[in-house]
Amino acid sequence: MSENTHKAGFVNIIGKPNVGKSTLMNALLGEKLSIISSKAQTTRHRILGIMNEPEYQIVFSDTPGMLKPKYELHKSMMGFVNLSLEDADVIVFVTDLFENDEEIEDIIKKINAADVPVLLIINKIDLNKEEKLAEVTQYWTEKINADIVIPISALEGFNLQKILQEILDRLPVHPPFYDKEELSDRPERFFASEIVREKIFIQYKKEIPYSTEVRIEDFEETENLIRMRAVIFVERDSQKGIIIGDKGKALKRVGTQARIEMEKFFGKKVFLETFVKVEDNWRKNKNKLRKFGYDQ
Ligand code: GDP
Ligand code: K
Ligand code: MG
Repeated sequence: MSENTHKAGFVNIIGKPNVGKSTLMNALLGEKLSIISSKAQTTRHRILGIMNEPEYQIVFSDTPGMLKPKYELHKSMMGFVNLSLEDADVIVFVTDLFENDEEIEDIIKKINAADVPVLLIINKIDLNKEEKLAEVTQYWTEKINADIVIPISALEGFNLQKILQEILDRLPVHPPFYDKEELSDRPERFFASEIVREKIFIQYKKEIPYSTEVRIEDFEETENLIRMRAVIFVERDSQKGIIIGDKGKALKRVGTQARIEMEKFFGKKVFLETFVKVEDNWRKNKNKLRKFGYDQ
């Protein structure tokens, strides 16, 4: 590697909820950093995923879906999205065959006003053959000033190399921003809490996932084992009962599935204890949100 040809920069992945932003970032990195579920608003934070090669360093950030804020937590989530428009070298705007621009007209204006190249990604083309793609492409190219449109399937890995190449073509020559060993800027316990949250998003219905926050306590790592305690916060007593379930079965299943996934992620044995606590209306309270790390 030569000092004066190394490329590095920030690539921010944005778009509406559920279009596949997190799936795309994980697929590009070949590493599951961002949690995924079929429910909107699974991703609440901005999550960095760093791709390191001798010739370049791409710092991806996955963001919460763009939406109209309905409560304080949403405001914080949209803060992450707005921030990600300001510091990008390349914007990867993701949509799919089914979305439209409803509710995000303002953000689209900001994207078009930002002096940053935009790759317009149309995801989930595995779900439909050709017909719809032309129509969807025309719809979005009228809305967004994009450099290029790339149809992909994040799930099947189709056209991901194309995205990578288009990013590299637009990345500035710059020394690395992060240590070239780093995969993310988040500590291990953050990923542990996200894995627990993913299992909750997958397992429970209606308001339960949205009312839940997870904190990892007493994270202790030795050569062969990681021990930790996951505290699951809900907003009301009735939700606590639902999380725990009949004879504790529901909570036990969350614990088991989270443990299995953590063992894959960390590459060692994990000993995980789970607890449930009530934190009244945490989603609407600024101080409580700050305590949970939503301080944008
Ligand atoms: P995000 O909210 O934009 O981060 O979306 P996720 O990555 O969490 O994905 C939302 C849902 O779409 C999940 O059920 C994914 O499995 C699914 N999904 C993501 N990419 C694709 C794709 O290329 N094809 C299909 N069929 N489903 C996808
Ligand atoms: K999702
Ligand atoms: Mg996501």
